[in-house]
Amino acid sequence: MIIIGERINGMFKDIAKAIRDKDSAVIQDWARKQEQNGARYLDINVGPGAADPVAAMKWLVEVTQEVTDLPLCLDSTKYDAIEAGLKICKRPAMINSVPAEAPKMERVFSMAAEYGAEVICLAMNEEGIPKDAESRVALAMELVATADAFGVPIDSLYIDPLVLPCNVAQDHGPEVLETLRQIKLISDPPPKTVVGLSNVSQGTKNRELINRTFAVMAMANGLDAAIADACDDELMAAVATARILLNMDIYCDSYIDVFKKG
Ligand code: THG
Repeated sequence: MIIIGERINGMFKDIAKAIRDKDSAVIQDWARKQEQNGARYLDINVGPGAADPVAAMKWLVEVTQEVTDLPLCLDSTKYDAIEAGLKICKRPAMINSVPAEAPKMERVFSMAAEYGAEVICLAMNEEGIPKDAESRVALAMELVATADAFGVPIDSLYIDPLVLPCNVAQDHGPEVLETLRQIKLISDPPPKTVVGLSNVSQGTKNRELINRTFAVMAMANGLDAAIADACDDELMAAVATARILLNMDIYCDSYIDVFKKG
């Protein structure tokens, strides 16, 4: 499974402060740490409180690229901020994200075609996030068909069924897992899948245990990628172990070390 490091996000107080103070060392430390621990992309999100989201996104992309060659996952609902980031990304980036809403799909899929970017597609629309798997899959199909119409190849798409906190939306858990399974049946080749893993434990106790349990359950249902805490060693070990048990990697006694070295 591809880990997209979640930590460069203005939702975290240290990142919000670093953006305000233009303190690049804080951002660059997290970029290096996440890469060293096995992240394959880095999520970049200016957070809800950024005064100038376009300027903040540009600055985060610049300082991150000074210390890592990992591709970036530009995470914003403000498409001007995403486009400003795409313009300066040295490697093809991932756009995070677009819901199944016509004007937003037009804007995002046009940008994706122009910049050769991958796209995270959210199983939601103007009416919100549906509960049942069938409705989530129907939205995924709408996103896949629209991406195709804009010339975005299906292997550039990651469908996100949208994970909600288990303490407020416990009944969504099995629906998310069923959605992951059914996404693999909607086309050949199918789109990839991604989740925001830490959402599942927001506001709960034992967050790490809940995150890593859900991670292996989702992997068993075909999950390809997760925006997650790459610095949680137990999570990374559980992911490496699940890859062995799902026959995605060849077993060796040192498989966890091998996983970390990429
Ligand atoms: N799907 C997609 N993108 C996403 C999400 C998703 N991007 C954002 C988010 N969800 C994934 N990233 C995070 C990052 C942090 C947390 C959860 C998800 C988190 N933060 C602490 C909290 O809210 O309790 C912050 C606390 C602190 O300041 O330390 O849990 O689903 N496509």
